[in-house]
Amino acid sequence: MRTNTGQIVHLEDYRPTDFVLERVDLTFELDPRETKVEARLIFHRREGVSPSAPLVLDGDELTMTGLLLDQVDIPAALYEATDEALIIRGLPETAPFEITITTVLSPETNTKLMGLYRTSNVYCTQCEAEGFRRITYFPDRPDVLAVYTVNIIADKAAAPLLLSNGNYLGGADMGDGRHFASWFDPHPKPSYLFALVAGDLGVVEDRFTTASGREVALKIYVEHGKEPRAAYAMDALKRAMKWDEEVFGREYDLDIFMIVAVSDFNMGAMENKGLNVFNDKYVLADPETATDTDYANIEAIIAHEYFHNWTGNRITCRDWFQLCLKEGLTVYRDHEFSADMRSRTVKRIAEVRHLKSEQFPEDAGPLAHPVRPTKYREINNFYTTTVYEKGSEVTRMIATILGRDLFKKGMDLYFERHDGQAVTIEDFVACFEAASGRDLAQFSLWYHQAGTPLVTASGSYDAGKQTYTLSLEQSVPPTPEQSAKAPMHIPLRLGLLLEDGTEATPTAVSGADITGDVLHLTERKQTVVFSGIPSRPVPSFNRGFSAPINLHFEQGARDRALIARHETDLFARWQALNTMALDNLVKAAAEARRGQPLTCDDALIDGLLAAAAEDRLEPAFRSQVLSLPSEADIAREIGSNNDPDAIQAGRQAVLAAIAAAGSNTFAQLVDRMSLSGPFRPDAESAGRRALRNAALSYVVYADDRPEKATNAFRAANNMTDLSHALTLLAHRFPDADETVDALASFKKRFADNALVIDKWFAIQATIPGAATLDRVRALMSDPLFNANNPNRVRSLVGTFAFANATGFNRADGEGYRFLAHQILDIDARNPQLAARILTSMRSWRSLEKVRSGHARSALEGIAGAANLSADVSDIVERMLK
Ligand code: 0A1
Ligand code: ZN
Repeated sequence: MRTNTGQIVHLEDYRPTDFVLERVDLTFELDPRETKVEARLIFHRREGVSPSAPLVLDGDELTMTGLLLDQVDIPAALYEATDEALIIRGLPETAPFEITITTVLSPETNTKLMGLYRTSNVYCTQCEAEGFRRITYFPDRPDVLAVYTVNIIADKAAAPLLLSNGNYLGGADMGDGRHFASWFDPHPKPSYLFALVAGDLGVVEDRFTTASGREVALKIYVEHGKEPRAAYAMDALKRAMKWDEEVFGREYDLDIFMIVAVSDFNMGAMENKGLNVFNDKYVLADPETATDTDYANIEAIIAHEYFHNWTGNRITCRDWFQLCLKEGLTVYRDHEFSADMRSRTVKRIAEVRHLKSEQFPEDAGPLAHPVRPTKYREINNFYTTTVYEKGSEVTRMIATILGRDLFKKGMDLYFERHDGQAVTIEDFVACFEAASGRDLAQFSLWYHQAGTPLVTASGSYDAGKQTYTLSLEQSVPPTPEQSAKAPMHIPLRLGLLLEDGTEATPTAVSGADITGDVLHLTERKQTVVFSGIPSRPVPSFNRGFSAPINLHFEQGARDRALIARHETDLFARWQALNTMALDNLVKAAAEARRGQPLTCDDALIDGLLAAAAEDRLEPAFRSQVLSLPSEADIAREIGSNNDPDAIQAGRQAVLAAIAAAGSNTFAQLVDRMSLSGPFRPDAESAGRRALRNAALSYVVYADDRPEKATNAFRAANNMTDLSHALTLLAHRFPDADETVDALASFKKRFADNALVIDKWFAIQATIPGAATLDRVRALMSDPLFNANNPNRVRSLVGTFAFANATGFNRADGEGYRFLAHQILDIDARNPQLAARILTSMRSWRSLEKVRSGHARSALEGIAGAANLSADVSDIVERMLK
């Protein structure tokens, strides 16, 4: 399975390695430009493998300075070292042997941030997916598990701290200004979980006692001076450790658990065994600099990486096609954790919003792929929302189908059966089949068929017979290289509400299996008859978003309002109002496109205002009701021939109608939801801030003058309120003096805080309208812009492309040309970052034809450029196919 050349790798080609790796001994002599790595690898030939088979190791941009077999030089005739592989022949037939490889690396000039690199004078590694091969030649694949000993030697003044996986063995001064430390990780692991960190960092320390009494030292390393900002992360870590014991029965398994926060990182964080490395954005928080969203993200990602210790590390993936085995499951676990820490309903709403705005478009466009793909060209491009979020939804559906107890039994069996192994999705599903006795063969199509299923429903009530008949039809749209799809097993939670708001309890149901409120849709077409229904019911479909599907059902505003008022499932209440809003926004976009007067239904306004003012509902829920579907959501719903300007004009008109009708309600909420006393990041306080800020948005929207937003900006005493007020000012009054002043004072106040300055860039990058492109260009020359820092590039270029529908999709195509230029520039330094930002164009085909023509030219420009990375060329080619 060769992988990094841009050649296609196929699942069906999987076979185990010819040689078994028994042990790994690594010695690093760290230097910014000349780090020496000695890797001693003990192998034996797997039984049955031909005695002439060579050992083939992966490599990437390596300089090798030594190669020994059992401490003796290997003659040149017996090996071949290329850019991507080291092939060694003439190895012992049966006896174990030791290969010693010496390589020389330059961490300082490693701008890809894969392998060993430097960030703010700290040495740091990132090895998932295929970064370890940039450190030494190695069987760099997840099914090769070995025990590692790591020795680190470095200048003591520059790097007083020397960390690696596992438990600390010891260390000493070397008498020449250098020192060393040794680490031993007793748990066999794949190379992608290796980590090394060395430098001068501050630390926050704590302890955790596991259920069985193991004492674990907890350490979070951050830049000196930032220690107080790691307190919340530490608290989240301890809660996550406890929760995993209580809910999944999983205990931690080393004497120490470390987290290191770095400022240059390609992704969110990485679950290296015992030594997680984090983008500092997901560690550092205090009220002055972090928003409530930042706090929630920190809690979720700290938990996610910690949970990987069992789902990912103790049980890992056989090959990278199985990525969802660890990611889908671990996202599901972190979702459940956050739901238990916060409001379950509000958490579910946020998850579904994210799924629909990110994963649904991916699944409907040229980058669609199954949760468990069968081929890839560049594995880095498969850390997608489909693998993560849809993968989590698939796990959630298993839990829904089996019920809590059988799901738990299946998870326990998985841990028991596969601890210490590298396994597949089939192994995972087999545990739930064994635990429940259910056949999950049809269900498994969720792993294999790409595309969001569409369920079309219609209902009819027979008053004479007191029956309600539901006709359901499912289809899965064609996706790249999958034109024909088989029907899926869709667990659809459903309620039938009666006129008075109570729920009907049918005396009999025919045409589908139903357990509790879960209707099992398994055929292409199914007719389900509910008997004993006393009056015409209002169906409430997909409670809790039990299946990640699109649902079409003609439902009038009155029926939706009934659901919004009476559903016992609160998620379904939100869903009813959100669907009503989306219908209105689609209609308004069409009116704007046709130049007609823009309208907004009273039923929507009444529904939103009633929910907003309903004090029995928690504030966070009400804020979610008030937050309308985004422009991207509306575009997705329309599906094709999109005009972002019309979508925006329609949305503004709906906002204005709600703002005008609800001015009293909103003004009151702004007052009543204000908080006194010290800032607290808990869910309830965050919910009040969210509702207050949602109301404030409407208040500002209804007013032509910037005073109210300016006052909010001046009065804010935490980052949630401050950044919200700045966003209102900048988006509503981009050129007002008040906005110019506020942007300047914000920048000055936070100039030395990179994470806050990222917000400053992002707020400006999302100002609606064509003029923002020039602003973005100007911001790229701001002294605070830094093209080498992924967070900064994402905050300006990424945010503009992903989150500014009217600015990026300018009718003249300048936005796309700008992005194409940026992608080529970024690609030369950091292909992974470039490829990811380029996916912002994944829905280009659904634009109207002038824009899609410009988008195509820009993409073709990228595709035709010289020296493209495998990462970018993989994405651009799939997008153009
Ligand atoms: N396994 C990590 C995600 C991750 C993947 C690749 C990386 O390379 C730059 C980094 C992190 C997670 O799920 O959190
Ligand atoms: Zn993960």
